[in-house]
Amino acid sequence: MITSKQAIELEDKYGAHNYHPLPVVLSRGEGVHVWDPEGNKYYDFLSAYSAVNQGHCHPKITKALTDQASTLCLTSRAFYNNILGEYEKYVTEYFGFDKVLPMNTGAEGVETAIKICRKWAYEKKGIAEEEAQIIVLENNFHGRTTTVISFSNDPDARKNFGPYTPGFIKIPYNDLDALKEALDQPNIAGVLAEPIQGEAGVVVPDEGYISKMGEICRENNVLFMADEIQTGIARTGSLLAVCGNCDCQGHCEQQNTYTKPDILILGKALSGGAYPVSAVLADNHIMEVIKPGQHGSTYGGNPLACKVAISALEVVKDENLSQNARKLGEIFRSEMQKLVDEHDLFVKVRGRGLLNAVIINDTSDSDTAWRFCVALKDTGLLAKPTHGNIIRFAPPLVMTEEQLMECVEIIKDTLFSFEN
Ligand code: IF1
Repeated sequence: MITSKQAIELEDKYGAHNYHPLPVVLSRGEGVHVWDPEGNKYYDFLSAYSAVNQGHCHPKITKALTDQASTLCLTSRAFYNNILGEYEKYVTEYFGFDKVLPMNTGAEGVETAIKICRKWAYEKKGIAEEEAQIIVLENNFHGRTTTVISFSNDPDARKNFGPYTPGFIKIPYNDLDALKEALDQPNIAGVLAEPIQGEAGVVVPDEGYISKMGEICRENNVLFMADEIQTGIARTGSLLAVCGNCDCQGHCEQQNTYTKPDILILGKALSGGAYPVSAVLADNHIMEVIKPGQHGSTYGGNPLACKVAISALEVVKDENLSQNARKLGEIFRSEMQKLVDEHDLFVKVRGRGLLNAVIINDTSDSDTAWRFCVALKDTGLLAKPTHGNIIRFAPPLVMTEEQLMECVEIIKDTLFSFEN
């Protein structure tokens, strides 16, 4: 096996420099742990941006992948296959929708939702063609395709990738008055929202914001599109952050305010990190606007993806990952709050379930959060700053309370020995 140093040198020489990774090389993963080529062991507190909710190389998911990989991987949709229909039934019943359109990456899922929303607006709502407007939220992150970055306000994601796709109206997040005002404009087709803004720094809106957004959309005959690519699949302590078909047996504080999205977008942990799988779910009166030949993808809904996704979703239920995320999240935030109270480097902790972030006491253009994450790495825990001075902490949802407390100790030790 090549060394960490060799791996980094190869990436630097032969790979596009489109990332600035933390200086660590991973060569093995199992559950909540990852190892580097030199055998150093780490707790993973990023979970590949919440794609590995079920833990690295989950045996059930790996078995589904390997069994299907030696049977039938890809047919394209030019022909039927014996797995897709079984998956479509499973995933639509799992989340409570009539239909699913299977895709591969999250950004493709978002693009698919935008296309369905626009087509619905022209063919069902009667908006004049090419006039549809979709409301998006400031500081959103929905992927990196040209249309999606067209409505980003992150200069790194957007600058010099124009000309940009028109048809989007940006409003402040967590502001229902701004939403109502924007809905007074003509030709509004839909609203696209993250129930919690991940990349913006785990921004949790006021209680009821998302459910009221759904109600207001319904009152105004516009489609409420929930991007649960990062917040979904039990990450925030319920099956969906909009808390649909929550499997937390009613313990969820959101349970009584669930608003079903018109279009639900899933990705990442839909496959448990074993394979790119995304999905767009909607009921018949919306999904029926898509006719044969109007949208698709070579790999979308392939048998391998379907088998992996079924197993990944089974793990979420079998191992009660929503409840575990809820329980451990409450413990994590209360432990981090103690550190906020005891040390001025930690300013605030926020999040829901096991999607949390700590705000570092420095400016967003400082490297303090980065240096703290390097110090965490040296102590055996991997996390990475999101915007500047915010560190996201998102371990796999299979973590035990004992492991979590060990990680709290690592963060505490690193904090009190950190030379700022
Ligand atoms: C990167 C973070 C970024 C997402 C939401 C759609 C997508 C994502 C809510 C697109 C993807 C990933 C992409 C990755 C880093 C990570 C990320 F928020 F998770 F931290 F960038 F903001 N909607 N998020 O979070 O899904 O096409 O990637 O499958 O691009 O750097 P994708």
